[in-house]
Amino acid sequence: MTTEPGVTPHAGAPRARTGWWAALAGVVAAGAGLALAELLAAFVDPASSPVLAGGAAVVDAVPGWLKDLAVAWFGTADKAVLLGTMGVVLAAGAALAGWLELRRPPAGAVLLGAVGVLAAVVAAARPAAGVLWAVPSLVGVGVGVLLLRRLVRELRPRDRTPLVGLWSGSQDAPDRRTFLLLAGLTAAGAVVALGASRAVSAGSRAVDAVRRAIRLPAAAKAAPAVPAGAELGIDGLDPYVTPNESFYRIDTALRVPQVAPDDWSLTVTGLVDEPFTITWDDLLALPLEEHFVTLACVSNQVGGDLIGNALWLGHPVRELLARARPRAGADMVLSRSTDGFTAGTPLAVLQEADRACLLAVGMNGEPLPAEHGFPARLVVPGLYGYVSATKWVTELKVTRFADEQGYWTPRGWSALGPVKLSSRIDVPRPGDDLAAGRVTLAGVAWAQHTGIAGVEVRVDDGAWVAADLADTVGPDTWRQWRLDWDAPPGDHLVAVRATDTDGVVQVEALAPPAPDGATGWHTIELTIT
Ligand SMILES: Nc1nc2c(c(=O)[nH]1)N[C@H]1C(S)=C(S)[C@@H](COP(=O)(O)O)O[C@H]1N2
Ligand SMILES: [Mo]
Repeated sequence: MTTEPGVTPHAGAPRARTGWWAALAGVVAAGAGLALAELLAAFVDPASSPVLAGGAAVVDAVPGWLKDLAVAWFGTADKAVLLGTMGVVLAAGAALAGWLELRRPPAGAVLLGAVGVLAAVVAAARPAAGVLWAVPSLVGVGVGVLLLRRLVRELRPRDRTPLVGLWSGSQDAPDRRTFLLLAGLTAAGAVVALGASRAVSAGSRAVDAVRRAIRLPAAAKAAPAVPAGAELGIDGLDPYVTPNESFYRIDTALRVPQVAPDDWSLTVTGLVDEPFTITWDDLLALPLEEHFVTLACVSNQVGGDLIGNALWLGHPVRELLARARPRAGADMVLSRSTDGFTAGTPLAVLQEADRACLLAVGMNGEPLPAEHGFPARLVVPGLYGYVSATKWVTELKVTRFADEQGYWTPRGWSALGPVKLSSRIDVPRPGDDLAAGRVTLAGVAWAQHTGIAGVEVRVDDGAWVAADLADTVGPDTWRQWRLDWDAPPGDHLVAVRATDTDGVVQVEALAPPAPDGATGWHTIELTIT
Protein backbone atom coordinates (compact mmCIF):
# COMPACT_ATOMS: atom_id res chain seq x y z
CA MET A 1 0.00 0.00 0.00
CA THR A 2 1.27 3.46 -0.84
CA THR A 3 0.79 6.38 1.53
CA GLU A 4 0.81 9.91 0.27
CA PRO A 5 0.86 13.15 2.22
CA GLY A 6 -2.63 14.17 3.18
CA VAL A 7 -4.08 10.71 2.85
CA THR A 8 -5.58 9.23 5.95
CA PRO A 9 -4.17 5.73 6.45
CA HIS A 10 -7.48 4.06 7.26
CA ALA A 11 -8.79 5.14 3.87
CA GLY A 12 -5.79 3.38 2.25
CA ALA A 13 -7.46 0.43 0.55
CA PRO A 14 -10.20 2.33 -1.30
CA ARG A 15 -7.77 5.15 -2.12
CA ALA A 16 -5.33 2.66 -3.63
CA ARG A 17 -8.14 1.38 -5.81
CA THR A 18 -8.99 4.94 -6.77
CA GLY A 19 -5.37 5.25 -7.95
CA TRP A 20 -5.96 2.42 -10.42
CA TRP A 21 -9.14 4.07 -11.65
CA ALA A 22 -7.19 7.28 -12.16
CA ALA A 23 -4.58 5.37 -14.15
CA LEU A 24 -7.40 3.98 -16.28
CA ALA A 25 -8.73 7.52 -16.72
CA GLY A 26 -5.28 8.54 -17.97
CA VAL A 27 -5.16 5.72 -20.52
CA VAL A 28 -8.71 6.39 -21.75
CA ALA A 29 -8.21 10.17 -21.99
CA ALA A 30 -4.84 9.90 -23.72
CA GLY A 31 -6.19 7.18 -26.03
CA ALA A 32 -9.11 9.40 -27.02
CA GLY A 33 -6.76 12.31 -27.65
CA LEU A 34 -4.53 10.09 -29.80
CA ALA A 35 -7.51 8.72 -31.73
CA LEU A 36 -8.68 12.27 -32.44
CA ALA A 37 -5.14 13.18 -33.56
CA GLU A 38 -5.13 10.16 -35.91
CA LEU A 39 -8.41 11.31 -37.40
CA LEU A 40 -7.13 14.86 -37.97
CA ALA A 41 -3.85 13.48 -39.35
CA ALA A 42 -5.78 11.48 -41.92
CA PHE A 43 -6.87 14.84 -43.35
CA VAL A 44 -3.63 16.81 -42.88
CA ASP A 45 -1.19 14.06 -43.90
CA PRO A 46 -1.08 10.51 -42.53
CA ALA A 47 2.59 10.99 -41.60
CA SER A 48 1.66 13.94 -39.34
CA SER A 49 0.06 11.61 -36.78
CA PRO A 50 1.87 11.91 -33.43
CA VAL A 51 2.51 8.15 -33.43
CA LEU A 52 3.99 8.01 -36.94
CA ALA A 53 5.88 11.33 -36.71
CA GLY A 54 7.22 10.42 -33.28
CA GLY A 55 8.20 6.96 -34.46
CA ALA A 56 9.89 8.38 -37.55
CA ALA A 57 11.85 10.78 -35.37
CA VAL A 58 12.92 7.85 -33.18
CA VAL A 59 14.04 5.93 -36.28
CA ASP A 60 16.07 8.94 -37.44
CA ALA A 61 17.60 9.52 -34.02
CA VAL A 62 18.56 5.91 -33.41
CA PRO A 63 22.33 5.46 -33.64
CA GLY A 64 23.70 3.14 -36.31
CA TRP A 65 24.67 0.36 -33.92
CA LEU A 66 21.20 0.24 -32.44
CA LYS A 67 19.66 0.11 -35.93
CA ASP A 68 21.96 -2.84 -36.69
CA LEU A 69 20.92 -4.54 -33.48
CA ALA A 70 17.21 -3.99 -34.21
CA VAL A 71 17.58 -5.42 -37.71
CA ALA A 72 19.67 -8.32 -36.37
CA TRP A 73 17.17 -9.18 -33.63
CA PHE A 74 13.85 -8.49 -35.26
CA GLY A 75 14.66 -8.46 -39.00
CA THR A 76 11.88 -6.80 -40.95
CA ALA A 77 9.61 -6.96 -37.88
CA ASP A 78 11.67 -4.08 -36.45
CA LYS A 79 8.91 -1.55 -37.22
CA ALA A 80 6.22 -3.59 -35.50
CA VAL A 81 8.52 -3.92 -32.49
CA LEU A 82 9.13 -0.16 -32.46
CA LEU A 83 5.43 0.69 -32.69
CA GLY A 84 4.60 -1.93 -30.05
CA THR A 85 7.23 -0.54 -27.70
CA MET A 86 5.94 2.99 -28.26
CA GLY A 87 2.42 1.76 -27.47
CA VAL A 88 3.53 0.22 -24.18
CA VAL A 89 5.54 3.32 -23.20
CA LEU A 90 2.64 5.65 -24.11
CA ALA A 91 0.11 3.55 -22.17
CA ALA A 92 2.36 3.48 -19.12
CA GLY A 93 2.93 7.24 -19.37
CA ALA A 94 -0.80 7.87 -19.74
CA ALA A 95 -1.54 5.72 -16.67
CA LEU A 96 1.07 7.67 -14.74
CA ALA A 97 -0.51 10.96 -15.90
CA GLY A 98 -3.90 9.76 -14.63
CA TRP A 99 -2.48 8.80 -11.27
CA LEU A 100 -0.58 12.10 -10.97
CA GLU A 101 -3.68 14.07 -11.90
CA LEU A 102 -5.51 12.46 -8.97
CA ARG A 103 -2.72 12.82 -6.41
CA ARG A 104 -0.82 15.93 -7.54
CA PRO A 105 -3.11 17.97 -9.78
CA PRO A 106 -2.40 19.38 -12.22
CA ALA A 107 0.83 17.34 -12.66
CA GLY A 108 -0.94 14.70 -14.78
CA ALA A 109 -2.43 17.29 -17.13
CA VAL A 110 0.95 18.99 -17.39
CA LEU A 111 2.69 15.69 -18.20
CA LEU A 112 0.15 14.80 -20.86
CA GLY A 113 0.26 18.32 -22.29
CA ALA A 114 4.05 18.33 -22.43
CA VAL A 115 4.17 15.03 -24.32
CA GLY A 116 1.55 16.33 -26.76
CA VAL A 117 3.39 19.59 -27.39
CA LEU A 118 6.62 17.63 -27.91
CA ALA A 119 4.82 15.43 -30.45
CA ALA A 120 3.55 18.56 -32.23
CA VAL A 121 7.08 19.99 -32.43
CA VAL A 122 8.49 16.69 -33.68
CA ALA A 123 5.74 16.37 -36.32
CA ALA A 124 6.26 19.94 -37.53
CA ALA A 125 10.00 19.29 -37.81
CA ARG A 126 9.67 16.24 -40.10
CA PRO A 127 11.46 16.75 -43.45
CA ALA A 128 8.22 16.73 -45.47
CA ALA A 129 6.18 18.66 -42.89
CA GLY A 130 4.09 21.79 -43.34
CA VAL A 131 2.88 24.07 -40.52
CA LEU A 132 -0.37 22.12 -40.35
CA TRP A 133 1.50 19.02 -39.18
CA ALA A 134 1.44 20.28 -35.57
CA VAL A 135 -2.35 20.54 -35.55
CA PRO A 136 -3.32 16.86 -34.99
CA SER A 137 -1.03 16.55 -31.94
CA LEU A 138 -2.06 19.92 -30.46
CA VAL A 139 -5.80 19.41 -30.85
CA GLY A 140 -5.51 15.78 -29.75
CA VAL A 141 -3.58 16.61 -26.60
CA GLY A 142 -5.84 19.58 -25.80
CA VAL A 143 -8.89 17.36 -25.85
CA GLY A 144 -6.98 14.62 -24.01
CA VAL A 145 -6.10 17.00 -21.18
CA LEU A 146 -9.71 18.22 -20.84
CA LEU A 147 -10.95 14.64 -20.74
CA LEU A 148 -8.33 13.67 -18.18
CA ARG A 149 -9.31 16.54 -15.87
CA ARG A 150 -12.99 15.75 -16.28
CA LEU A 151 -12.62 12.02 -15.64
CA VAL A 152 -10.31 12.35 -12.65
CA ARG A 153 -12.63 14.95 -11.09
CA GLU A 154 -15.23 12.20 -10.93
CA LEU A 155 -12.87 10.21 -8.69
CA ARG A 156 -12.41 12.97 -6.11
CA PRO A 157 -14.57 13.14 -2.99
CA ARG A 158 -14.49 16.97 -2.90
CA ASP A 159 -13.95 19.70 -5.45
CA ARG A 160 -17.11 18.99 -7.39
CA THR A 161 -17.34 22.22 -9.38
CA PRO A 162 -17.35 21.45 -13.11
CA LEU A 163 -14.03 22.25 -14.79
CA VAL A 164 -15.41 22.11 -18.28
CA GLY A 165 -18.90 21.94 -19.49
CA LEU A 166 -18.48 18.72 -21.46
CA TRP A 167 -20.93 17.00 -19.18
CA SER A 168 -22.89 18.51 -16.29
CA GLY A 169 -21.03 17.55 -13.14
CA SER A 170 -22.90 15.59 -10.52
CA GLN A 171 -23.18 17.41 -7.19
CA ASP A 172 -23.61 14.22 -5.17
CA ALA A 173 -20.96 12.27 -3.32
CA PRO A 174 -18.38 10.54 -5.54
CA ASP A 175 -20.09 7.97 -7.64
CA ARG A 176 -18.12 5.36 -9.54
CA ARG A 177 -21.05 4.93 -11.92
CA THR A 178 -20.68 8.46 -13.31
CA PHE A 179 -16.97 7.88 -13.77
CA LEU A 180 -17.55 4.60 -15.58
CA LEU A 181 -20.19 6.19 -17.79
CA LEU A 182 -17.90 9.06 -18.79
CA ALA A 183 -14.91 6.76 -19.30
CA GLY A 184 -17.04 4.41 -21.39
CA LEU A 185 -18.34 7.28 -23.53
CA THR A 186 -14.81 8.55 -24.00
CA ALA A 187 -13.54 5.12 -25.03
CA ALA A 188 -16.45 4.70 -27.43
CA GLY A 189 -15.67 8.12 -28.92
CA ALA A 190 -12.06 7.05 -29.39
CA VAL A 191 -13.12 3.91 -31.22
CA VAL A 192 -15.40 5.94 -33.51
CA ALA A 193 -12.59 8.43 -34.22
CA LEU A 194 -10.16 5.62 -35.04
CA GLY A 195 -12.69 3.97 -37.33
CA ALA A 196 -13.27 7.27 -39.11
CA SER A 197 -9.53 7.85 -39.50
CA ARG A 198 -9.21 4.43 -41.12
CA ALA A 199 -12.03 5.23 -43.49
CA VAL A 200 -10.39 8.52 -44.45
CA SER A 201 -7.00 6.88 -45.00
CA ALA A 202 -8.64 4.43 -47.34
CA GLY A 203 -6.69 6.49 -49.87
CA SER A 204 -3.95 3.89 -49.59
CA ARG A 205 -6.40 1.26 -50.73
CA ALA A 206 -7.22 3.52 -53.66
CA VAL A 207 -3.54 3.63 -54.69
CA ASP A 208 -3.40 -0.14 -54.43
CA ALA A 209 -6.39 -0.42 -56.77
CA VAL A 210 -4.67 1.88 -59.28
CA ARG A 211 -1.52 -0.23 -59.03
CA ARG A 212 -3.43 -3.43 -59.69
CA ALA A 213 -5.02 -1.96 -62.78
CA ILE A 214 -1.69 -0.96 -64.35
CA ARG A 215 -0.41 -2.93 -67.33
CA LEU A 216 3.24 -2.05 -67.80
CA PRO A 217 4.53 -1.76 -71.37
CA ALA A 218 6.67 -4.56 -72.75
CA ALA A 219 10.41 -4.04 -72.49
CA ALA A 220 12.09 -2.58 -75.57
CA LYS A 221 15.13 -4.54 -74.41
CA ALA A 222 14.18 -7.79 -72.70
CA ALA A 223 16.28 -9.51 -70.08
CA PRO A 224 18.25 -12.56 -71.14
CA ALA A 225 16.43 -15.82 -70.44
CA VAL A 226 17.40 -17.39 -67.13
CA PRO A 227 19.54 -20.41 -67.98
CA ALA A 228 18.04 -23.68 -66.73
CA GLY A 229 21.20 -24.28 -64.71
CA ALA A 230 20.79 -21.10 -62.64
CA GLU A 231 18.29 -22.75 -60.32
CA LEU A 232 19.62 -25.74 -58.40
CA GLY A 233 16.22 -26.34 -56.83
CA ILE A 234 17.53 -27.49 -53.47
CA ASP A 235 15.12 -27.44 -50.53
CA GLY A 236 16.03 -24.59 -48.18
CA LEU A 237 18.27 -22.84 -50.71
CA ASP A 238 17.10 -19.31 -51.61
CA PRO A 239 15.66 -19.41 -55.15
CA TYR A 240 17.67 -17.70 -57.91
CA VAL A 241 14.85 -15.19 -58.42
CA THR A 242 13.30 -13.94 -55.16
CA PRO A 243 9.49 -13.68 -55.23
CA ASN A 244 8.21 -10.19 -54.41
CA GLU A 245 6.39 -11.46 -51.30
CA SER A 246 9.62 -12.71 -49.74
CA PHE A 247 11.90 -9.93 -50.98
CA TYR A 248 13.52 -8.23 -47.98
CA ARG A 249 12.26 -4.76 -47.15
CA ILE A 250 14.39 -2.07 -45.53
CA ASP A 251 13.45 1.59 -45.23
CA THR A 252 12.85 4.31 -42.69
CA ALA A 253 9.14 4.65 -43.53
CA LEU A 254 6.82 3.55 -40.70
CA ARG A 255 3.91 3.84 -43.06
CA VAL A 256 4.50 2.78 -46.65
CA PRO A 257 4.23 5.96 -48.75
CA GLN A 258 1.14 5.83 -50.98
CA VAL A 259 2.02 7.60 -54.21
CA ALA A 260 -0.55 7.59 -57.00
CA PRO A 261 1.09 7.52 -60.46
CA ASP A 262 -1.01 10.54 -61.50
CA ASP A 263 0.48 12.55 -58.63
CA TRP A 264 4.01 11.31 -59.31
CA SER A 265 6.71 13.04 -61.30
CA LEU A 266 10.48 12.91 -61.40
CA THR A 267 12.59 16.04 -61.65
CA VAL A 268 16.20 15.97 -62.81
CA THR A 269 17.83 19.10 -61.48
CA GLY A 270 20.93 20.59 -59.85
CA LEU A 271 24.18 21.07 -61.73
CA VAL A 272 22.68 20.44 -65.16
CA ASP A 273 22.20 22.53 -68.29
CA GLU A 274 18.68 21.24 -68.99
CA PRO A 275 16.66 20.50 -65.84
CA PHE A 276 13.38 18.75 -66.64
CA THR A 277 10.46 16.89 -65.12
CA ILE A 278 8.76 13.75 -66.41
CA THR A 279 5.35 12.41 -65.50
CA TRP A 280 4.30 8.77 -65.13
CA ASP A 281 2.98 8.72 -68.69
CA ASP A 282 6.21 10.28 -69.98
CA LEU A 283 8.19 7.58 -68.21
CA LEU A 284 6.12 4.70 -69.58
CA ALA A 285 6.50 6.16 -73.09
CA LEU A 286 10.30 5.92 -72.82
CA PRO A 287 12.06 2.72 -73.93
CA LEU A 288 12.17 0.34 -70.97
CA GLU A 289 14.76 -2.36 -70.30
CA GLU A 290 14.64 -5.50 -68.18
CA HIS A 291 17.58 -6.57 -66.06
CA PHE A 292 18.12 -9.12 -63.31
CA VAL A 293 19.87 -7.35 -60.43
CA THR A 294 20.62 -8.62 -56.93
CA LEU A 295 19.92 -5.92 -54.36
CA ALA A 296 21.72 -6.03 -51.00
CA CYS A 297 21.47 -4.04 -47.79
CA VAL A 298 24.60 -2.70 -46.13
CA SER A 299 23.12 -3.83 -42.80
CA ASN A 300 23.24 -7.46 -43.89
CA GLN A 301 25.23 -9.51 -41.41
CA VAL A 302 27.56 -12.32 -42.45
CA GLY A 303 25.11 -15.13 -43.28
CA GLY A 304 22.17 -12.68 -43.25
CA ASP A 305 19.15 -12.52 -45.52
CA LEU A 306 18.88 -8.81 -46.37
CA ILE A 307 19.51 -9.59 -50.02
CA GLY A 308 17.33 -10.62 -52.94
CA ASN A 309 17.41 -11.01 -56.71
CA ALA A 310 14.67 -9.67 -58.97
CA LEU A 311 13.87 -8.87 -62.57
CA TRP A 312 13.58 -5.08 -62.79
CA LEU A 313 11.87 -3.16 -65.59
CA GLY A 314 12.87 0.47 -66.03
CA HIS A 315 14.43 3.24 -68.04
CA PRO A 316 18.22 3.72 -67.85
CA VAL A 317 19.17 6.57 -65.50
CA ARG A 318 22.10 7.24 -67.83
CA GLU A 319 19.64 8.43 -70.53
CA LEU A 320 17.87 10.80 -68.13
CA LEU A 321 21.21 12.27 -67.09
CA ALA A 322 22.33 12.63 -70.71
CA ARG A 323 19.17 14.60 -71.44
CA ALA A 324 19.80 16.91 -68.47
CA ARG A 325 23.49 17.35 -69.38
CA PRO A 326 25.42 17.45 -66.08
CA ARG A 327 27.93 20.25 -65.70
CA ALA A 328 31.66 19.86 -65.13
CA GLY A 329 32.55 19.41 -61.46
CA ALA A 330 29.45 17.38 -60.56
CA ASP A 331 30.25 13.94 -59.12
CA MET A 332 27.09 12.83 -57.25
CA VAL A 333 23.41 12.31 -57.85
CA LEU A 334 21.32 12.85 -54.76
CA SER A 335 18.09 10.93 -55.27
CA ARG A 336 15.19 11.98 -53.09
CA SER A 337 12.05 10.13 -52.05
CA THR A 338 8.59 11.50 -51.23
CA ASP A 339 9.27 10.55 -47.61
CA GLY A 340 12.42 12.67 -47.37
CA PHE A 341 14.93 9.81 -47.68
CA THR A 342 17.94 10.56 -49.86
CA ALA A 343 20.80 8.54 -51.34
CA GLY A 344 24.05 9.87 -52.80
CA THR A 345 25.26 7.87 -55.81
CA PRO A 346 28.45 8.54 -57.77
CA LEU A 347 27.46 10.30 -61.01
CA ALA A 348 30.07 8.31 -62.95
CA VAL A 349 28.52 4.99 -61.89
CA LEU A 350 25.09 6.10 -63.11
CA GLN A 351 26.60 7.19 -66.44
CA GLU A 352 28.47 3.94 -67.16
CA ALA A 353 27.43 2.60 -70.56
CA ASP A 354 27.46 -1.06 -69.48
CA ARG A 355 25.87 -0.77 -66.04
CA ALA A 356 22.10 -1.24 -65.85
CA CYS A 357 21.19 1.58 -63.47
CA LEU A 358 17.43 1.82 -63.75
CA LEU A 359 14.61 4.13 -62.86
CA ALA A 360 12.52 1.02 -62.25
CA VAL A 361 8.73 0.67 -62.49
CA GLY A 362 8.45 -3.13 -62.59
CA MET A 363 9.60 -5.95 -60.31
CA ASN A 364 9.33 -9.57 -61.39
CA GLY A 365 6.71 -8.84 -64.03
CA GLU A 366 4.40 -6.55 -62.07
CA PRO A 367 4.35 -2.90 -61.02
CA LEU A 368 6.61 -2.30 -58.02
CA PRO A 369 4.85 -3.37 -54.82
CA ALA A 370 4.07 -0.32 -52.64
CA GLU A 371 6.68 -1.35 -50.06
CA HIS A 372 9.33 -1.65 -52.79
CA GLY A 373 8.83 1.87 -54.10
CA PHE A 374 5.68 2.14 -56.23
CA PRO A 375 5.43 3.85 -58.62
CA ALA A 376 9.19 4.27 -59.27
CA ARG A 377 12.54 3.56 -57.63
CA LEU A 378 16.22 3.35 -58.45
CA VAL A 379 18.17 0.11 -58.84
CA VAL A 380 21.95 0.23 -59.24
CA PRO A 381 23.92 -3.00 -59.73
CA GLY A 382 26.93 -3.19 -57.43
CA LEU A 383 26.02 -0.60 -54.80
CA TYR A 384 24.28 -1.15 -51.46
CA GLY A 385 20.70 0.06 -51.33
CA TYR A 386 21.36 2.91 -48.89
CA VAL A 387 23.48 4.80 -51.45
CA SER A 388 21.51 3.96 -54.57
CA ALA A 389 18.14 2.23 -54.40
CA THR A 390 15.81 5.13 -53.47
CA LYS A 391 12.18 4.01 -53.41
CA TRP A 392 9.25 6.35 -54.18
CA VAL A 393 11.88 8.48 -55.92
CA THR A 394 10.80 11.91 -57.19
CA GLU A 395 14.01 13.85 -57.68
CA LEU A 396 17.50 13.32 -59.07
CA LYS A 397 19.71 16.22 -58.10
CA VAL A 398 23.08 16.37 -59.80
CA THR A 399 25.50 17.72 -57.22
CA ARG A 400 28.86 17.11 -55.54
CA PHE A 401 29.89 14.85 -52.66
CA ALA A 402 31.60 17.94 -51.21
CA ASP A 403 28.23 19.75 -51.06
CA GLU A 404 25.58 17.17 -50.13
CA GLN A 405 25.13 13.93 -48.18
CA GLY A 406 22.68 11.08 -48.46
CA TYR A 407 20.43 10.18 -45.50
CA TRP A 408 22.76 7.64 -43.85
CA THR A 409 26.09 9.43 -44.27
CA PRO A 410 25.75 11.87 -41.35
CA ARG A 411 24.49 8.88 -39.33
CA GLY A 412 27.81 7.11 -39.44
CA TRP A 413 27.69 5.25 -42.74
CA SER A 414 30.18 5.61 -45.55
CA ALA A 415 29.36 8.04 -48.37
CA LEU A 416 30.35 5.34 -50.87
CA GLY A 417 28.80 1.88 -50.65
CA PRO A 418 30.05 -0.66 -53.20
CA VAL A 419 28.71 -4.15 -52.41
CA LYS A 420 31.35 -6.39 -50.86
CA LEU A 421 32.16 -9.82 -52.32
CA SER A 422 30.33 -12.31 -50.11
CA SER A 423 28.81 -15.79 -49.79
CA ARG A 424 26.38 -17.66 -47.58
CA ILE A 425 25.53 -21.21 -46.58
CA ASP A 426 21.76 -21.84 -46.79
CA VAL A 427 21.67 -25.64 -46.46
CA PRO A 428 21.79 -27.40 -44.07
CA ARG A 429 20.66 -25.14 -41.23
CA PRO A 430 22.51 -25.42 -37.93
CA GLY A 431 20.40 -27.68 -35.73
CA ASP A 432 19.15 -29.85 -38.63
CA ASP A 433 19.06 -33.61 -37.97
CA LEU A 434 21.89 -34.97 -40.11
CA ALA A 435 22.98 -38.56 -40.51
CA ALA A 436 26.54 -39.51 -41.41
CA GLY A 437 27.05 -40.02 -45.15
CA ARG A 438 26.23 -37.75 -48.07
CA VAL A 439 25.13 -34.27 -46.96
CA THR A 440 24.40 -31.60 -49.56
CA LEU A 441 25.82 -28.18 -48.72
CA ALA A 442 24.40 -25.26 -50.72
CA GLY A 443 24.13 -21.50 -50.69
CA VAL A 444 24.57 -18.29 -52.67
CA ALA A 445 27.50 -16.00 -53.48
CA TRP A 446 27.50 -12.46 -54.84
CA ALA A 447 29.82 -9.80 -56.21
CA GLN A 448 27.42 -7.57 -58.13
CA HIS A 449 28.71 -6.11 -61.36
CA THR A 450 32.03 -7.99 -61.04
CA GLY A 451 30.68 -11.54 -60.95
CA ILE A 452 31.41 -14.70 -59.00
CA ALA A 453 34.11 -17.02 -60.42
CA GLY A 454 34.31 -19.61 -57.67
CA VAL A 455 33.04 -20.78 -54.29
CA GLU A 456 35.01 -22.97 -51.90
CA VAL A 457 33.97 -24.84 -48.78
CA ARG A 458 36.10 -25.91 -45.87
CA VAL A 459 35.19 -28.40 -43.16
CA ASP A 460 37.00 -27.97 -39.83
CA ASP A 461 40.72 -27.58 -40.54
CA GLY A 462 40.55 -29.39 -43.87
CA ALA A 463 41.51 -28.06 -47.29
CA TRP A 464 39.29 -25.71 -49.26
CA VAL A 465 37.20 -27.68 -51.74
CA ALA A 466 35.70 -26.09 -54.86
CA ALA A 467 31.89 -26.15 -54.90
CA ASP A 468 29.78 -26.55 -58.07
CA LEU A 469 28.58 -23.16 -59.29
CA ALA A 470 25.14 -22.72 -60.77
CA ASP A 471 24.65 -20.71 -63.96
CA THR A 472 23.79 -17.02 -63.92
CA VAL A 473 22.43 -14.43 -66.36
CA GLY A 474 25.42 -12.21 -65.68
CA PRO A 475 27.66 -10.53 -63.13
CA ASP A 476 24.90 -8.40 -61.57
CA THR A 477 23.19 -11.30 -59.80
CA TRP A 478 24.13 -13.77 -57.14
CA ARG A 479 24.96 -17.40 -58.02
CA GLN A 480 23.87 -20.52 -56.24
CA TRP A 481 26.46 -23.15 -55.31
CA ARG A 482 26.39 -26.71 -53.99
CA LEU A 483 28.75 -29.36 -52.75
CA ASP A 484 28.11 -32.95 -51.70
CA TRP A 485 30.01 -33.76 -48.55
CA ASP A 486 30.70 -37.22 -47.14
CA ALA A 487 29.98 -36.25 -43.55
CA PRO A 488 31.56 -38.22 -40.69
CA PRO A 489 29.81 -38.29 -37.29
CA GLY A 490 30.66 -35.52 -34.85
CA ASP A 491 30.51 -31.73 -34.56
CA HIS A 492 31.89 -29.86 -37.56
CA LEU A 493 32.53 -26.26 -38.57
CA VAL A 494 31.68 -25.58 -42.20
CA ALA A 495 32.92 -22.35 -43.79
CA VAL A 496 32.38 -20.82 -47.22
CA ARG A 497 34.28 -18.21 -49.22
CA ALA A 498 33.90 -16.83 -52.73
CA THR A 499 36.27 -15.57 -55.40
CA ASP A 500 35.24 -12.92 -57.92
CA THR A 501 36.05 -12.76 -61.64
CA ASP A 502 39.01 -10.47 -60.88
CA GLY A 503 40.54 -13.30 -58.80
CA VAL A 504 39.92 -11.48 -55.52
CA VAL A 505 39.16 -13.81 -52.59
CA GLN A 506 36.48 -12.90 -50.05
CA VAL A 507 37.88 -11.15 -46.96
CA GLU A 508 38.25 -13.43 -43.93
CA ALA A 509 38.45 -10.76 -41.21
CA LEU A 510 35.13 -10.25 -39.46
CA ALA A 511 33.77 -6.70 -39.67
CA PRO A 512 30.34 -5.43 -38.61
CA PRO A 513 27.95 -3.81 -41.15
CA ALA A 514 28.83 -0.22 -40.16
CA PRO A 515 30.21 1.84 -41.77
CA ASP A 516 30.35 0.21 -45.22
CA GLY A 517 29.27 -3.46 -45.08
CA ALA A 518 30.11 -6.63 -43.13
CA THR A 519 32.98 -8.96 -44.02
CA GLY A 520 33.98 -12.43 -42.90
CA TRP A 521 33.49 -16.04 -44.00
CA HIS A 522 30.06 -17.44 -43.14
CA THR A 523 30.73 -20.40 -40.85
CA ILE A 524 28.14 -22.77 -39.38
CA GLU A 525 28.31 -25.59 -36.87
CA LEU A 526 26.72 -28.92 -37.84
CA THR A 527 26.20 -32.01 -35.73
CA ILE A 528 26.32 -35.30 -37.65
CA THR A 529 24.99 -38.43 -35.90
N1 LIG B 1 12.63 6.05 -49.73
C1 LIG B 1 13.51 5.16 -49.26
N2 LIG B 1 14.20 4.39 -50.14
C2 LIG B 1 15.09 3.48 -49.69
C3 LIG B 1 15.35 3.33 -48.31
C4 LIG B 1 14.63 4.16 -47.41
O1 LIG B 1 14.80 4.11 -46.18
N3 LIG B 1 13.71 5.05 -47.92
N4 LIG B 1 16.25 2.39 -47.88
C5 LIG B 1 17.27 1.95 -48.82
C6 LIG B 1 17.94 0.76 -48.35
S1 LIG B 1 18.96 0.94 -47.00
C7 LIG B 1 17.86 -0.45 -49.00
S2 LIG B 1 18.84 -1.74 -48.56
C8 LIG B 1 16.90 -0.65 -50.10
C9 LIG B 1 16.01 -1.84 -49.84
O2 LIG B 1 15.09 -1.99 -50.88
P1 LIG B 1 13.89 -3.04 -50.70
O3 LIG B 1 13.16 -2.64 -49.44
O4 LIG B 1 13.06 -2.94 -51.92
O5 LIG B 1 14.52 -4.39 -50.53
O6 LIG B 1 16.07 0.48 -50.28
C10 LIG B 1 16.72 1.73 -50.21
N5 LIG B 1 15.77 2.73 -50.59
MO1 LIG C 1 20.02 -0.98 -46.69
